[in-house]
Amino acid sequence: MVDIAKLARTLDSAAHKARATRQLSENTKYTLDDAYDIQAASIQRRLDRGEKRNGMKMGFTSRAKMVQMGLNDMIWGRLTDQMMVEDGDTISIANYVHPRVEPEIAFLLKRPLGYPCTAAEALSAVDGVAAAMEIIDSRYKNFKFSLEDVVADNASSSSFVVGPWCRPDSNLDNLGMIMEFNGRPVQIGSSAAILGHPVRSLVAAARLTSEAGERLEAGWIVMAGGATAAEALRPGINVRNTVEGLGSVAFNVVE
Ligand code: OOG
Ligand code: MG
Repeated sequence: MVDIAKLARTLDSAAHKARATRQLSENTKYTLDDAYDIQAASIQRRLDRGEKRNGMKMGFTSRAKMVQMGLNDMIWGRLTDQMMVEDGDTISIANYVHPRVEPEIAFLLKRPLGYPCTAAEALSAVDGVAAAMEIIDSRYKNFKFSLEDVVADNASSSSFVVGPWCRPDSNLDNLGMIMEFNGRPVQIGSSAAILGHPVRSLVAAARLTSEAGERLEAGWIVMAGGATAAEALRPGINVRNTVEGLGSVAFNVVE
């Protein structure tokens, strides 16, 4: 029997203390279903401390991300209000283990979105779309993990930052995306890298939450997944993601 609660405690505490831990799979044999149970239990510990669930993140929705991490299956994780960084704010690297950033697109839902749904139905539940970035921070040493490990670790999610919301009917097709460190481009990509079109990631999010017995709720944010490989953060940088037609989003990193 896999001790879900104990493994959830290990990962929650590693995240809370920003201290790396060994991959769970080194000592425990567990399934992908177990991994999602561990994730749910570890996020429940955050909710028990007063955090509020406010969305969901998709992972490995682009080739670039799958290639970088050597995994080929789409994954998802849970977002809370505590993970949200305001556009333009400053984060301290001391609160993370070994953070990386990736350029994304975010959706804001105005009503619940169940599954099955078509792309058009999914878009009709959207209140706004925005340029966004995710700060991922694997709780595992050396940012190394199996599929089960990363799922249990809430898909490496740590923080996310969303730019100004744009109209829900904004074009999302093949938009150029540029992520810059101190004004210097470090990753360049396209919204088409996200499953061909980011709305496919929203539909997948609806499907995966529904398979987990949950539902995407009104007011939630859905992060569509990194369009490019992630870049390691370091103190002293201003990080900006600009998405063609959607504007930009930024944050600063200090010691
Ligand atoms: C897993 C999280 C993947 C994305 O956008 O593809 C992810 C990782 O790379 O550590 O967030
Ligand atoms: Mg991501």
